[in-house]
Amino acid sequence: MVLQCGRFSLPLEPPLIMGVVNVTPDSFSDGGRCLDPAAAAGRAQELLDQGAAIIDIGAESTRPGAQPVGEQEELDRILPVLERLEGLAAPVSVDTRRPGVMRAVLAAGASMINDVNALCADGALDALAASEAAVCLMHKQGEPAHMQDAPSYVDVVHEVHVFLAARIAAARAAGIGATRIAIDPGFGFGKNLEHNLALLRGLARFCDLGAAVLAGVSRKSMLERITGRPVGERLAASLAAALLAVQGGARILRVHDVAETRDALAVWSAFQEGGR
Ligand code: HH2
Repeated sequence: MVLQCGRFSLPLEPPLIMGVVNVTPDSFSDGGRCLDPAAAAGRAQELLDQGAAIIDIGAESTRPGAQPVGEQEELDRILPVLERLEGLAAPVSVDTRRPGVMRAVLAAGASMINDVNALCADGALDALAASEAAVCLMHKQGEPAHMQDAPSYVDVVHEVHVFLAARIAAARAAGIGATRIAIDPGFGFGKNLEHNLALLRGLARFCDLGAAVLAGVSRKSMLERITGRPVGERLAASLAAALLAVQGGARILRVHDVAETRDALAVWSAFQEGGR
C-alpha cells in the first residue's frame, strides 16, 4: 500500500510518521513556538531529520474551545512557511478546512491536505480533485468551539465508519484516486474518553475501507484523563497510544514528538518482523 502525495509515493509499510508544525499562537501543546516562518521551516527540517515522512503544517488551532481564524490570516501564516519549504525532500501537508486555503497552498507546493472537516465544505472536493495531492479525511462531531460539550453516539465505531465510508465515496466520485486518500477517526474531536478508547480498540475495523488509516493521539487530553498528566508530560502516554494505534492498523501517526515515536515504532517493527 502506498500514499500518493503529488510527486511523492510513500510506502506505508512500515508505518509513517507525520510530524506536526503548528504556526499558531494557541495550539494546545506547541502554540506560539513556530509563529515565525523561519522558525516553522527550521522545525519542519528538524522533524524530517528525526524521522518524519510527512510534515503537517497547521495555522488554525482546532483544539476544543478554539476560535476560528480568518482565511487571510490563515494564508498569511502558512504561505511564507511553504515558500521556505520549497524543495523539501518530503511532502508537506497543510491542516486546513477552507477550500480557498486548499487551492492556494496546493498552488504553492503542498502535497497533501489534512482536513478535519473531511472535504465537506463547498468546493473542497473540487479543490483536491483538481490536484495530485493526497488528502486526509477526518471525522469530527460538532465544531471545535463546542465539540467537547456533550459528544454523543449510539455506536461510535459504527457511526464513524459509516461517515468515513461516505466521505471516501464522495472523494472517489469527485475523481480523487484511492491511493491519495487517508482516513482518520478524529481522536478527541467530539469524543469523550470512552468514545476515544472504543475507536482505538476498534481501529482495525477501519482498515477494510481501503484507505490508509491515520491516527492523531499525540499529547491529547484523553491521555490526561488516563494519566492525570499536563500537556508537557504526556510523552510516555503518547507513545503507548501510538503503538496501540499501529497495532490496530494505523499506517500514519500524526505526532509532535517524532524522534521518540520513531524509536517506539522501530521496536514495534522489529517485533512484527520476528512474527512473520
Ligand atoms: N488533531 C489536531 C489537529 N489536526 N488532524 C488529523 N488528521 N488528526 C488529528 O487527530 C488532528 C488533526 C489537534 O492537534 P494539534 O494540531 O497539535 O493542536 P491544535 O489543533 O490545537 O493546533
